[in-house]
Amino acid sequence: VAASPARLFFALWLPPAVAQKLHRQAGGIVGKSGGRLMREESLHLTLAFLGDVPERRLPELHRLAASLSLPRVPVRLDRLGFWRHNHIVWAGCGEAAPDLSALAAALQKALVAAGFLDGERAVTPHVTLLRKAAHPGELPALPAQEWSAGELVLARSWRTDRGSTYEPIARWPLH
Ligand code: 2AM
Repeated sequence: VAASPARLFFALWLPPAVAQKLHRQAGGIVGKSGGRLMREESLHLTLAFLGDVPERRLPELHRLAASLSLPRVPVRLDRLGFWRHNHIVWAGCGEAAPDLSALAAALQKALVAAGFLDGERAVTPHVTLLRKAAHPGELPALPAQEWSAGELVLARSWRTDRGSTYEPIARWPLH
């Protein structure tokens, strides 16, 4: 429906080889934790969550993203974790990731200035692997996954009977 809002977020998508490794790791955990395994091709790291955006503002959002000149960013995922408050199993960074935080902050600042976000929110960089998981017990070590993220992705979240699915709808290069 043309007038309906879209649930949107900006993220870094995982390179296919990294997504495959993490998806396999998650597959080894789900037997203990239960929960819902995220699809391999949907694995991402969120930088800014917009929530519902009216369709009529999409062209403006695309222009804004295209006008930003944001730097490529090194990403290193080297640990698995579980959060009790939202029942997710995730892959994240053992060390602070200043470049990643700076990228999220720069993006959020521009989104706030344009009225797409109410305020900036600190990002705890992570990739959700399992939702609605129970405590998995001790998690295996994650061999470090490193890459240089070269693309900013705008994605849409669709609610379905089997949870949300995520669809990249636009991409812009990081420089
Ligand atoms: P999560 O994986 O930690 O749940 C699509 O829903 C993406 O946006 C997911 O990566 C999700 O993070 C994130 N997200 C959903 N709601 C959010 C919120 N209120 N604040 C920040 N990120 C959110």
